[in-house]
Amino acid sequence: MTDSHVPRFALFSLLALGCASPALSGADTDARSRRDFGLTEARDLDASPDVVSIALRATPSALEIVPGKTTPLATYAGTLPGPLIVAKRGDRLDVHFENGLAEPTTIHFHGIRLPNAMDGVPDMTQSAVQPGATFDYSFTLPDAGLYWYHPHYDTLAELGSGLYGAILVEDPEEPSDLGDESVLVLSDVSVDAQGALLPPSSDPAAVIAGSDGNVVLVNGRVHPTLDVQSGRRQRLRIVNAARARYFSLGLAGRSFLQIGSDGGRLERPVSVENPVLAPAERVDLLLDPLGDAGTSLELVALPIARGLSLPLSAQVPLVTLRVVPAESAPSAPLPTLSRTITPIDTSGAEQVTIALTVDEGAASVSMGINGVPGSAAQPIHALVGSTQVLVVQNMTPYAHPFHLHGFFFQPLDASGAPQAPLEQKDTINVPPVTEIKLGVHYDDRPGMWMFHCHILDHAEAGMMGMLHVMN
Ligand SMILES: [Cu+2]
Repeated sequence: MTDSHVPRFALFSLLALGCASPALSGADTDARSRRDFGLTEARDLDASPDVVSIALRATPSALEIVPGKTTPLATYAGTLPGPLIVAKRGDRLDVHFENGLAEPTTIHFHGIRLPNAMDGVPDMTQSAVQPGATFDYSFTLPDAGLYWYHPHYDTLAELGSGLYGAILVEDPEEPSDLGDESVLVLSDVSVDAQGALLPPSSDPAAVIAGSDGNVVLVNGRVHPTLDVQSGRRQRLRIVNAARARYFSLGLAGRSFLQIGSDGGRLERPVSVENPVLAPAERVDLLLDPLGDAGTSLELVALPIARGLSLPLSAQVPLVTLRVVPAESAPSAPLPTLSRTITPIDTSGAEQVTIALTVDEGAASVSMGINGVPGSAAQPIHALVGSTQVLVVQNMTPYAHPFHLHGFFFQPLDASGAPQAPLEQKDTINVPPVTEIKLGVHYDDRPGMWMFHCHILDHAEAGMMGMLHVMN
């Protein structure tokens, strides 16, 4: 496709040049003031302002997770998480991908409304990228927001070995001083005391509980410290890249102002004390200035239960927010934030029931959609240009994060109207034995799209299905 004619040596020489440019520092004071906070920003190899072109290689990596020990991982570009891809709404993103692993893989760009052929689902939208092979992904970025990328091949194991990264699509028309901005990629990893990676368990109870890693990571690090300037508002843009872990955020009883979720900003901000991120969800949070220099606050993951019969998770410290003396002017008062989101019109829309089901045995567990595991699923059908109401019924006593590829949906209330404030979601938690309704409009991107539980153990156990959008 586009740019595939660029010789590889040209990419490498550009990469080398890119290394000479200054990195973002912790004290940068430009209008956006985004700190790297442990993330490496992907180098844009294309000089044109509306194209972001990156070279990305999946590679075996050995990193220190347990102090003094080495953990064999697989990563994008050798970093955990993979490079932060930064672009702006409307840009074209080219990802020249090379598989340096010993096993096939693909890249799925979670949440981005891209053409079906770029969705990264093996044997459905593309052939898996074999060891040593390459694949060029190329698509435009129609929506601002925080997205992420990960394999869609042997996903539980490959993502669990370290293959995930964030994509920040900036909104050029956004007010400039919303806050000093940090992207937080929350994840976890399962390792033993020697640092060896522990494989996922197929024991039924473990599959149901999901693979919660025993080491929680923020931007690949354990309990890092983020310096925040006194008098400055903070903006935390957070993605949950864990396989199964839910994060219920707490900050010493303070409230966050949530201004965005999966598909960019909300219609209007809402105050929330404990935002919850199910796997693959994103939030965009503002924090008022935290206090005087010399003080600090702990951002923690609060105990949360994922099912009626599952125990509470333990509280985990995530980030120490350490207040340091101001180097920049105090934040100006927050402007009134609003975004025009057209409420989805579901009058006359076809209702499609998607029941999330489980078949528990003593020795094995099978999950499915409407009682059918993903391996035997028949697709749901929809027409380009049509609107459906997906009635997602959780028939199990465990929560499931429901993810639809390729399209945003709007959660509906009991009357069928979109919930206020309006938002664009691609992943939503479905509590135990609960039914939710989602309105989704199929714009002009035909093809076979997946939907599945984003607890990856559950997806692997069969909780996935297909949606065929046809002309
Ligand atoms: Cu699930």
